[in-house]
Amino acid sequence: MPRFGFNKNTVLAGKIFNIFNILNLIDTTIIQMLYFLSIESIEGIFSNLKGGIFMASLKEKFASKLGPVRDQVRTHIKEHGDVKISDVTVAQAYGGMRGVKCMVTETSALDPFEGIRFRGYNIPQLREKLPKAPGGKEPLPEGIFYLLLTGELPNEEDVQDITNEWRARSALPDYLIDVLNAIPNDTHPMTQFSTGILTLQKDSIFSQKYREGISKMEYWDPMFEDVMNLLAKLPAIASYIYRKSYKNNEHIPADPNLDWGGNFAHMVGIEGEEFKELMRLYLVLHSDHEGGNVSAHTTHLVGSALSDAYYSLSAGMNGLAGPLHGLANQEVLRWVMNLMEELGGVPDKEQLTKYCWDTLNSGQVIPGYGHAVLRQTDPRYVAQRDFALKHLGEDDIFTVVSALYDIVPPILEEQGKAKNPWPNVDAHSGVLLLHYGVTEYDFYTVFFGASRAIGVLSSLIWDRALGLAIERPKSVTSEWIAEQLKG
Ligand code: CMX
Repeated sequence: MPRFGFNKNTVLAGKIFNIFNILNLIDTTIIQMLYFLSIESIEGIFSNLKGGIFMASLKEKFASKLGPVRDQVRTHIKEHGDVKISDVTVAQAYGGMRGVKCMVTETSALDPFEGIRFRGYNIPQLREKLPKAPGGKEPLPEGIFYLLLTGELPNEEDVQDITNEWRARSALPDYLIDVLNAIPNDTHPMTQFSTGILTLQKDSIFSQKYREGISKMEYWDPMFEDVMNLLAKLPAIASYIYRKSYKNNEHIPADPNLDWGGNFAHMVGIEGEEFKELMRLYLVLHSDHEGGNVSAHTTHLVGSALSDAYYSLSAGMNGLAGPLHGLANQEVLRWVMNLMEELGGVPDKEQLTKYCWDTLNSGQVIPGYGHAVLRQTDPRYVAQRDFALKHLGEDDIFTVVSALYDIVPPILEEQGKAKNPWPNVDAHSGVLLLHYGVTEYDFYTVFFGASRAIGVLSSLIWDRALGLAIERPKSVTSEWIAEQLKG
């Protein structure tokens, strides 16, 4: 029996859920059959079926979107496969493939100056248009998942359905708790998080169905089930790690009345509506950043070998744990706290300037500044700053973070190395988490990871739905490049 998560409700909910899953499977198969028979108004026919025993679901919605995109991709490859969309220079081959257009991600797109758009919507639009918790002002993460997966804005009911579904799938099995308990508490939380995700792999439905010989056309279906099961459990895994590592192994049961993000905040142990609102916003903002960043690309790459969602996400989380990527959020706070300790509180402009130069001159980066693609202040930074201005009031660390916003960009410009001197998402998240009492910086990247899972796992479902190939780019040796340069 599971012993953590929504235990009491889970057994009954699980049984009901399994019945609906079977119905959904029948449902989805019908939709696919209709599509392949070229019957146009699938949704219309489907809504008639729904009036009977069938219940509308996210899976059905996704299935109804599949056909046209599959057709488009087929046409792109078959009729325009030779059209060139990118060139690669020697500098790009050595320089982390910056700017090389060589992969497809449907869920979001990043403009260097405007920032991220999720299925065409920018961050202010998402904050306005996605459904909120009762009385809340920030968007619910369930909504961004719906949007990334289907390309459509959800209504309140769509979001509530996802909350309910994730709640029903959220219990952690005993064997996972045993593995987490066996990991030393001083192991970095990201190592624990990645291990927890990987441990669940034994229950992968995709792996099981693959072994049974499922058709390629249906890969997305068990992948969808794995993704839903995994996303449902992430807040409980993360909170378990937090309470085990920092709060004497005293755990907080899930609150069945709360949404995914609100319940995450509750299980971590920070009460109050403001922190729940922060969590919801945070989990939306960090969810997706197109396909080339390390966590997204790693998840996609590993998945391209038909590794299941557990293998793929665990690998993606290992990439997120690097200090140049997601770990930068803990590095920012550590750096800011060190400077405040060294300089005795809130420093003046001159002291801050000197501290920044000292950091650079000692060969380190200024964490939270710069970006591989962005060439402006990250709109995710702006959204978090907006939240801070609304809610934080007098806060010394926020004062320092704000002062750095004025001081760091001209310094990086003067140094002349960084292509983008502006702050990224990680420059602001720590001060917010710390303000509400999450004082353990090492945990910050786990919040990022739970959020990033929403985006990269939505993409993984699309990867399997579109039959994207195993990745195998060509590498060359420096000797080969030297030969080419000889002409
Ligand atoms: N401080 C000091 N130097 C910086 C810098 C910063 N914040 N940002 C970039 N540079 C340096 C690079 O280290 C590089 O130096 P070398 O030529 O000596 O190698 C040079 O400027 C050029 O780098 P770039 O092309 O502008 O940036 P990259 O695409 O190579 O790297 C990033 C992007 C984010 C890794 C880099 O800006 C950085 O290290 N920033 C600090 C760490 C950070 O905040 N990471 C989080 C990014 C967001 C996320 O993924 O979560």
